[in-house]
Order: sequence, then C-alpha cells, then structure tokens
Amino acid sequence: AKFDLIIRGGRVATAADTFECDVAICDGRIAALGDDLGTADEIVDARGRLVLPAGIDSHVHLAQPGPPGEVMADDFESGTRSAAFGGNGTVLPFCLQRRGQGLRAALVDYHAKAAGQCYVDTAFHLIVTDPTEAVLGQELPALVADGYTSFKVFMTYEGLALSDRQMLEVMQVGRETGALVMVHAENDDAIRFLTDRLERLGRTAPRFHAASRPIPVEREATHRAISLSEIVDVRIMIVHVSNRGAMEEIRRARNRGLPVHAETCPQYLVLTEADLDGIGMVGAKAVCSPPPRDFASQEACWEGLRTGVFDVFSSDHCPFRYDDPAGKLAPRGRSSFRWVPNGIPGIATRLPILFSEGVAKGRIDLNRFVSLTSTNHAKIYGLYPRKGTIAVGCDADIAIWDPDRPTRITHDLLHDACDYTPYEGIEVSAWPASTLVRGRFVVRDNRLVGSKGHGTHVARSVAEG
Ligand code: DUC
Ligand code: ZN
Ligand code: ZN
Ligand code: ZN
Repeated sequence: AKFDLIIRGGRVATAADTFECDVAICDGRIAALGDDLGTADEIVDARGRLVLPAGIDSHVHLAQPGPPGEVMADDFESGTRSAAFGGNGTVLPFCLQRRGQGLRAALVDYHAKAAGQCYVDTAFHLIVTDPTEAVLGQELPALVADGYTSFKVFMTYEGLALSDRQMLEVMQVGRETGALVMVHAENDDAIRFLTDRLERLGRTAPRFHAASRPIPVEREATHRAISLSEIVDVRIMIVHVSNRGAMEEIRRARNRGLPVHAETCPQYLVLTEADLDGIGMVGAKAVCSPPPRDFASQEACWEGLRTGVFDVFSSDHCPFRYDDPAGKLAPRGRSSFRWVPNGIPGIATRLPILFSEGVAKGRIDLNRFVSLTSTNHAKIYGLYPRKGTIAVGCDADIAIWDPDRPTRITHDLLHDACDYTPYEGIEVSAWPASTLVRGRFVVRDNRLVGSKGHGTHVARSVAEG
C-alpha cells in the first residue's frame, strides 16, 4: 500500500484552519492531506469526529523527588499513560536540580527513570535551584546546545527559591543562549510572614493555604520577574498565572513590547478557594500554588485565554495521592497546611475541560483551542514544526475526538497512579477517544493499545521569537 494509515473523513483543525480531509501517514509522519489519497495498510473511519494535533502539555511533574517521605504519585509510565488517555502526544516534565547536584547529574537520573517507560514523547525542562559558577558558565550553556532549551526558576520554596541576583544570573544565560526562562512567581518572604501569622492564630487547616498566598503575593513577584527580565533583556514565561492582577502585569509588559509569555491552567478556570474547604484534610486535594482564587479570577483567566495574554494552557500536573502518608496526608501536614505537598493532578483532564468549558460553551474557538493546547507549546518550546500541527512532514501526533460525548469526570477514566482527581464529578461534553504518537495508536477508542517505550525523548531547538 501507498501509506501506512489513512484517517478518513474527519474534521481536521489546526491553529489556523478547520477543514474536512483525509490524513495519510507514512513512517510516523503526516505524508499527505486531501481526498482520495489512495491505498493504505489501514483505514480509520473518522466521520463525525475531530482530528486535532495531539496535545502538548508543557508543564508536568513526573517522578520528581521531594522532601524525605514525600512521593510523587506518577512516574513516567503512569504519567505518560494518563497523558495519552487525555489526548496528549508530548509532555514536558521538569528535571529538578537538587542543591549540591550538577545539572548533568540530575538529567542522568531523570533519563534513567524515563528510559523505556514512556507512552508518549517527552522533552525535559530544567529547574535551576543551585546556580553555581559551573552551572552558569558551563553546564547550562552546554545543555541548551544539547536541546534542553528552557529552564524554570522558583521565587519561593525553601531549598528551591533563588534570590533576585541569582535570577538575574540565570536569566543572563537565557539571554546568551536563546533559552526560555520559566518563572514561578510568588513572593517567598510574604508567604512566610503570612504563614507564620496564620499558624500563631491556629489557622492551620488546608483552607488557610489560600490566605497564605493571596493575589498580591503573586502579582508582586510577577512584576519583579518581569522587571528582572527587562534588565537582562531576555524572553520569559510566567507559569501558572491565577488572577487578573498578575495578568495585568503581563499585559502591560507585552504592550511595552517585552517578550513575556504566560501560562494558565485548568485549576484557575474551574476551581476556587472554596475547594480547599471541607471536613478534616479533604481540602488538601486542592492544595496547589498559586492557589485557586474566586469566580472573578476565573473570568479574568478566560479573558486572558481569549485575548492572547496567555499563550499556553498547561496542566501543571503535580500529583500526590490523597489517602497516603507519602502524599496529601503526610503526618506533618495535619499540623499545618504549610507541610501539605503542593500540587494537583490534571494531565488527562486538561484538554476535555478546556474543550468543554471553552469551545463547547463558545468562550474560545476550536482553532484557539489548538493553539493553546498544542501549537503554541511547540513554537515557544522549540518543537515546531516537528510537532504541534497537522501538516505534511510533521510527526503524526494526532488526537481523534468525539466532539459530542457527554462524560462525567471520574478518577477511573484517567489511568494515572493517583487516587483522586480534583475535577471529580465535572461534566464535560467531549473526550479524546484516540491518541496517535508518530503514527501509532497509543490509545484507541478509549483503550490502551500502545506500548511503553514507544515514547521517546525529543531534543528541542531554541524557540522562534
Ligand atoms: N509549582 C509548580 O509548578 N508545580 C507544583 C508546585 C509548584 O509550586
Ligand atoms: Zn510507509
Ligand atoms: Zn511552580
Ligand atoms: Zn508545576
């Protein structure tokens, strides 16, 4: 046969266009688009379905080491499996440098954990926590040249946070290499001050997590991160933006022509701080940072998705089991929210939530959905045009959606290794039924058919402006 596979009769959408056509695949790549393409070893009937670029989730944490006793729920196997069930073809997990550790050494650990385990493709970002002279002068520039073209810095968390001076030093490497610097923007001193004060008042339940990191904490740090980036003249990405105040800082910076990108996440669209309430420790299921805010903040995030303040929509999948002393019920977490592991799962629910709340409800159109969930991730993080669109020559990373498949989110649909989803019970109107990675079905009609080890690590270029 002329092709390996033809996906026939579906409605194809890219970031730019929506059209009906067949998609022919050969040797893992898209070989032709059109009608009457000829013969193939296999024909898949996609009539009545949407054929979209597979999701790229550029913000996930898998098998990330934490403080002693804390274990992340998902490793590379379960995390990439869940990603495939949620319509994703590529995920970008973080490789965390531990203090005292070199970046190369950290990468060796992560590659060992990921090797042969992945169902979808991966590409690591680095997290710089210890910017020594060797890291700044040698390791980072060499790693950017090797295709690790983005790194994250933290402005908060003991053991992770960098000083402003250190941020500037790391940003300078971004400037010199063309790499993108991702920033977790929250004011560490303010969080500590507020946390200490809450604890003195006995306000230690999970719901006080939100009060310990109010909007000004995030807005101030966002402003400062932008200012530091302006001093160095480097492109940055403000990750997991939760509210209008931080968003306005970004909008102003962009209106001044600064190269500031921004990301928001599902938790800021469909959760609020009320999800941190509940009997006992149940609110710990929604403990993430920045915390979910209020309905006005949700509306602000939708506005940012619509108007282009946000370039990307990612999950920030950072899973800890709930009913587990190595997870959300860590013993010391019962004494204070301060010790509850920060982060929530969401790698499989990101796309159905945005499709359903966004496209189906008329807040964004289908092409914007594709840019926010795939194309822009590929462009900003240096995977384009290999990934992120449907065009001849691209990797055949495709999600086939049932555009009209009302589904109630339950944890058992997600196939991760966590034991809950913060989105339990939410009704979505559509679901990605099948996911192909480089021309092979990983999930087919909601069943796992791929093999772990099909997913490969992808080197990235420095991104387009
Ligand atoms: N930041 C993240 O990006 N993920 C989880 C926790 C955090 O603070
Ligand atoms: Zn072939
Ligand atoms: Zn973060
Ligand atoms: Zn994260």
